[in-house]
Amino acid sequence: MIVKEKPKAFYDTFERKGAGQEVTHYCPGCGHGTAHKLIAELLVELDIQDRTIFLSPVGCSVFAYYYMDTGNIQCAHGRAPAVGTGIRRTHKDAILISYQGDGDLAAIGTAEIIHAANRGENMTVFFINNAIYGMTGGQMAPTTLEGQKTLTTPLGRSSGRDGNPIGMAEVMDAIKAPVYIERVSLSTPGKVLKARKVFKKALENQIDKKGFSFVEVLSPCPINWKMDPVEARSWMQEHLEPLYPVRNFRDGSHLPVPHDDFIPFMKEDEIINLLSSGGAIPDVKASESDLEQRVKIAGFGGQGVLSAGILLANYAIASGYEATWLPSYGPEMRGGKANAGVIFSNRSIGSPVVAEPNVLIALNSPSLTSFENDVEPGGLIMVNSTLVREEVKRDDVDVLYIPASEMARESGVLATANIIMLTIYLKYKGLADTELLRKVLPLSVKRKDAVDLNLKMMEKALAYYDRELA
Ligand SMILES: Cc1ncc(C[n+]2csc(CCOP(=O)(O)OP(=O)(O)O)c2C)c(N)n1
Ligand code: SF4
Repeated sequence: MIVKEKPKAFYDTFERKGAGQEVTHYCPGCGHGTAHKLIAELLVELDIQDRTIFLSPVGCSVFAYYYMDTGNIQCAHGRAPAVGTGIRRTHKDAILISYQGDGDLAAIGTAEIIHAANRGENMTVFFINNAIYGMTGGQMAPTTLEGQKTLTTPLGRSSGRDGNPIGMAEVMDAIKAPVYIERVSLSTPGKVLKARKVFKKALENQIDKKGFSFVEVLSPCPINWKMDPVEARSWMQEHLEPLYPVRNFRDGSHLPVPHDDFIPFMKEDEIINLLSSGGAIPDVKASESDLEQRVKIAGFGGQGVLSAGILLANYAIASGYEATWLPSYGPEMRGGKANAGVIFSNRSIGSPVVAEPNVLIALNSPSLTSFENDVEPGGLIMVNSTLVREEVKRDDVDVLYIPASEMARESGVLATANIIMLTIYLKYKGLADTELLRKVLPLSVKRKDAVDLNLKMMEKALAYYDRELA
């Protein structure tokens, strides 16, 4: 007995304007609805609905989030594989579905799909190739056929003028890492059933952590092809399928899992080794109370802005916090503007962007001017008073003026002003575990003589704090 029902992975009603909350917004005969249904059925059959994150692209299928009762993220045009890559770094068991049209994947998102494939990201990509930009009214896509009339090629695509149609499954096949590549078509009921099997395998590969699976789906867009749904299916068989043969390109699903996990980042590993070899894994103060430090360290290139950020992030990790480090610098090797945003917290960090710091360490004058107003009320501004002549105008923040460059100059290396500011900041906030700082410092400062010098400056900063600020 064949039971016809809406797959449970679909919402009961679909949010949209006006009536028709139980039907999709797709045009009659559109392939997106068919592809959605196959995927939704498989999410239930494979019991993965609860851990699926659907990456909606830009294009007609953007509204997948109105239909799929899964996790949903709407990605910038073409960026779904990059978003999936980011999610994979923190959600090892999520099932990631990157569902993209030909404009999205083969035009604006070419770089993202190539590199995600090249890394063998454990995700499943459904590439809906309808040979046209559907949502925007039928412009030429990279997959548009030679001679095919579109809004932007009214006399037909000409390879001499517009380039040749791209076979994305063939492009994927030139890359070593993907485990599974197949092209299917939705032109006939038989081919839809075959597509279902392929979809299933592409999802099973991900469940088994086999890596990157790519399914190209030839799909009708009757309205922009200026055909009725029946004509559109005939056209697919007569024109689309001969150019884009429906076949398997690669099936490595029987091969062993290439890599089950991520190799930890070097620094983190080094820190853990260092701390455990000394038998000194620190008490994690982190869990005692909520803490989130959003630190902006800013100055000019050569002041050690970025390395101060790395040191702080490493120190935070070694203290048991979650930490991120996000550098920003100009094109100049030396002398341009530079800043590093470091966030550390005992909670998960959603984004590494430090837009509203609660600590600003301004090593030069332009940094104070640029970021003073961004600091959260009640936050802390630390000013390198040797180089910054201005006073902080805000009266709703704590301010520390430290002659850091002057202190550094006495040691003979101006660039050590960064460690002075950092040490005083940690001390001021009650976050300085000097023993731990001494251990972590060599990981962030590679040259032996620089390590000794920085350690000396750290001691000098601690003495300054006790003398002037305690
Ligand atoms: C950055 C950006 N550039 C361009 C657009 C306009 N735009 C919206 S959908 C689309 C093309 C979608 O075509 P396709 O990926 O083939 O999906 P379909 O609609 O055919 O399913 C474009 C260019 C946009 N929304 N954002
Ligand atoms: S424009 Fe084309 S791709 Fe978009 S919903 Fe209509 S038929 Fe489908």
